[in-house]
Parts: sequence; C-alpha cells; structure tokens
Amino acid sequence: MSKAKQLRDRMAERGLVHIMAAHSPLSAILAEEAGFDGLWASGFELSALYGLADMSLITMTQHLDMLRVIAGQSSLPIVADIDTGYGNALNVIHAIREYEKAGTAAVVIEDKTFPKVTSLAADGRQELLRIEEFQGKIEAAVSVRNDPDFLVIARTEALIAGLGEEEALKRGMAYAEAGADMILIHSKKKDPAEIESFSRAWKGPVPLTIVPNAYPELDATRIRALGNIKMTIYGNYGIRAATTAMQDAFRRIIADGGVQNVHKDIVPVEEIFRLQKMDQVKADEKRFLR
Ligand code: SPV
Ligand code: MG
Repeated sequence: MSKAKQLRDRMAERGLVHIMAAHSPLSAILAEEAGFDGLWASGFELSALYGLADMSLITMTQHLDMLRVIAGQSSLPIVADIDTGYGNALNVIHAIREYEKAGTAAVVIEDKTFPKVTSLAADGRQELLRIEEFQGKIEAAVSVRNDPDFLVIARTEALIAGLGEEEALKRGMAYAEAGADMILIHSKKKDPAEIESFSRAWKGPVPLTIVPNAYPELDATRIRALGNIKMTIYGNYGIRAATTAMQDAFRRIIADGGVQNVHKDIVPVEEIFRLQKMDQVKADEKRFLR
C-alpha cells in the first residue's frame, strides 16, 4: 500500500490525523515513537535548522534531500511543505515528480508569490497570486501525480494576508474546483475564532487542514466538533521543543561551570544508542566482521 493510501485510510478511519513537524530523521523517529499519524516536512523547521528565515531561502534540493533521509528512517507518511511550489506551474510539475519519487504522501502548496514571506511574522509582507494562476498550479500538480492517492493540498494565505473570510472562502472554493484534495486554511490570530468561523462557513466539497501554531487552544476535541477539519499539522513544535531543551541545557552548563548537574536531566547516551539502533550494529558486527 502506498504511503498516500495509508494517509487517506487513516484519515477516513480516525476522522482527524495528527501530523508532527520533522526537521531531521531523529525528530521523525521521535514523532513516530510518540504516536503521530504522519510527518510534516516543514519549511519553517528546516529553515530554522539552517539558522535561516523561512523566506524561500532554502532550496528545493535541500528540502528534498532532508525529506529523503527522513523517509529512509520512518514508516510514517510525509506531508511535504513545498511552499509556493518553487515558482510557477512548470516548477510545480517538476516539484511534484521529484517529491512523489522521494516517497512523499502529500504536498501542501500555498497561494503566495515566490519568494514567500513566512506566515507568522508580525507585519509580514504577504502577496497572494491571482486565483486563476494558483488554480493553474493546483491543476498542474493534480495532472502530474502518478499515484491517484497522492494528496494535493492547496493552502490559502488569505487570512494571513488580512484579506478576510470571504476572500479565503472564495479562494478555497476555486482551489477545490481546480482539483485540490484538501484546503489548508492558515491563520496567525492568537484566538482560534477566525479558524472556527472559517470552518463553519466552509461548504466546499473537500475537507480542511489546519496548522494551530498561533492559536494553540484549538485542541483535538474542539477541532473534531467543527466536523470538516481532517488534518492538523503541528507546524513548529519540533524545532521549538528542541530549542527549549538545548537553550536550557547549554545555559546551565555555562552557569554551573560543567556538566555535573545537567547530565541527570537529559537522556543518557544509551537512549541515543537505542535511537541509532546500536543493537543491530552490534549484531552485524558479530555476524559479518571477520
Ligand atoms: C511550516 O511549518 O513551515 C509552515 C507552518 O508552513 S507556518 O510556519 O506556521 O507557516
Ligand atoms: Mg511552511
């Protein structure tokens, strides 16, 4: 069964899937062990990993390279954040071919102009494409996929750009008409009211995806109550959790003048050995090294 089919089946079976951001194979392994349904190959997280802003600075090749090594270490379906599709509809065709070959189950393409501006920044310059132009990109993506289960998710940034619910609904509907399998509606309001209102007003033929980064109060119970949101993506939680843990440990080591205290509060090296599958390495050593 393809990973795309696995993701579709899980959505049908559970009604709501939980997709965790991964910026590395290790974070993907941890997400799988924790019980998530899939991985989000997040542009924001990978940019942050490189110490860069999420402004179309990392290339498709860099993103794909990381996605491939993540796919090699996880059995979970991967939802790839391909930003604007790296250019126009022709770039989208190339991207879909490459991402599908890399083992991706779904892509999210957003209706911003290239180069994009990260969504959650206060006063971010947000320029959206003409609706017809973005419809062309979605149609291109749908037309070129090999696996009919491969999901093309169209993301509208209308609320992020401050254009209001009516424009967001109009765009969502146009993208569903162009063949999108789901609509990702993004918001940077601290209050989930904007997303809840959109969800209630959405009468389109396809379900919704959300990324509750800015409005963390919208938990699974409230999401399920809305009825038409089938995927929730935890978009920057991996890199934030890792940053919190490293900042804390690194500061303590400097403050304590050594690692004599911090070592008790971080995983022992044996836990890293487990994640590195050292047992297998040991077994291989025994069997093959002569
Ligand atoms: C990402 O994780 O790259 C996203 C979500 O696209 S956000 O950063 O909130 O736009
Ligand atoms: Mg992104």
